[in-house]
Amino acid sequence: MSRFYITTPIYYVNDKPHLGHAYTTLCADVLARFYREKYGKENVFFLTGTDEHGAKVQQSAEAAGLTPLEFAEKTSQTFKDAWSKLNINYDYFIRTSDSQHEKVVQDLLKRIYDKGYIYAGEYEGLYCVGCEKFLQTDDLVNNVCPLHPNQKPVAQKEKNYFFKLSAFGDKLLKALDDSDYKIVPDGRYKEIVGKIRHGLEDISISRAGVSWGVKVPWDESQTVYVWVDALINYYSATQFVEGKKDFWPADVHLLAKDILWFHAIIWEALLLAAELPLPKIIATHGFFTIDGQKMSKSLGNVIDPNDLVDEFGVEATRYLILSQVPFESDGDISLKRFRERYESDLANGLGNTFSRVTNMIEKFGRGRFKQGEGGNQFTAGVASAIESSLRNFKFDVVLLAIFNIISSIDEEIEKTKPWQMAKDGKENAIELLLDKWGTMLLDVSMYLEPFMLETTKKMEDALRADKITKADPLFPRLNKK
Ligand code: ME8
Repeated sequence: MSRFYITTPIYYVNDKPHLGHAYTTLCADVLARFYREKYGKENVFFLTGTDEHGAKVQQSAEAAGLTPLEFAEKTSQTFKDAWSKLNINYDYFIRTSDSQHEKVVQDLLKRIYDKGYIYAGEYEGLYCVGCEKFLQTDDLVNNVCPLHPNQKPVAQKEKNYFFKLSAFGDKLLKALDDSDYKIVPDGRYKEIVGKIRHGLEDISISRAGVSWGVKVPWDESQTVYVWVDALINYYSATQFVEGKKDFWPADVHLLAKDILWFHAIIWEALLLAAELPLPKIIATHGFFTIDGQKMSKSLGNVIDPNDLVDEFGVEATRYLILSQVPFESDGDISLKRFRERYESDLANGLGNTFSRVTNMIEKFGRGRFKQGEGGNQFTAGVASAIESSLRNFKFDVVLLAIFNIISSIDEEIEKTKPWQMAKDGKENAIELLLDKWGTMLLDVSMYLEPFMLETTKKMEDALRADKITKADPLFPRLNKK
């Protein structure tokens, strides 16, 4: 039986969601919808959630005058609300403060400890609270973390437990060689292989000075390092969410390149140490940037996805977010560009073409067309390309291929001028064209379904109606909204 288990990172609750988080979660939603259609709803598991422990959340809670749990609950809800507003249909929302998760973290860590891969030591070095990460000297740019240039790294010296990451270099290289797990795109794979070859050092996996987190099971004076706690969510959900035990290992962990190191090296090494199977694909996308700078909570240059939904509606927002930037690259985004793309691709492109075709079917086709006889006979060449691009996380390419179908209809309308043909009495020729365009638009609605659920439903209903009439605009012009 085919199954599909996809995860997003669990997001920090130190602030509300922005477009970067929305992008990863939407990518997962599209894939989950696509695989539900293929494998059946019960065979797909889409997990997202929030990362609630650690120094960063503890500090934000203090600043807000709340307990960490109160604070986490509040912000976690803003993620759930945003995902619901974006019509994102996850199967489970995990929170690391959930006691069921905490228990799995402790069990797994104890297992690794019992196998001799964890030892007590002393850590001395710099820590970036923004990344929740110990920094190596070569991580620093001008003495600060490049991802958090406005936060000074903190000097730390404390007793910690260490994980023998250094013992896993060869095993990780072999696992990659044997395709036990894959890192995509290829550039990221090469980067990780380079890092492993360069040599891995043991890492601290507990903190003495952070109280907000999971206690180390054999030494309650220590708290599990927030990243170890967080990574285990992917496995823990399968252990306590009903009916999901068989879903481990995950098929895809989706994330951006900022946290690839944790997902492609530390997580795999922990799993190898615990003798658990490895996730199959680590799929890494680039950053949304604003004026060339990574969009990030700590830099304060964020776009709130809720604002986009208010301006463009949910369907258009999903399209705009997913079509702007190739998955693997960084991409600068701006509201101005979103507005332009809304007008050109949605109001004019899809919306206008759909109105024109339904209008002509009403006028010249006596309200009917043959309704997709032969299935995707006009778009067959694109169908397999769309599927393969989707499996390879090329969301922008998929959308482009679908929107090319729409432009080709539009071009053909301009070329053939059915209104002129009607005057010339060429009814049969017009009907052939209308059948073709109607069928192509039904295909478009099928291909677009994981991206735009409501629009495609409207398109299907309109095209499958007993008597087709000119459709209302799918995407009203912005100044008329
Ligand atoms: O790192 N462009 O949480 P986080 C694209 N809690 N995607 C972006 C982005 C941007 N500018 N900014 C954020 C954490 N993202 C940890 C994860 S998982 C076990 C623990 C997205 O709130 C992208 O998916 O900082 C990135 O990897 C993630 O949000 C980081 O979210």
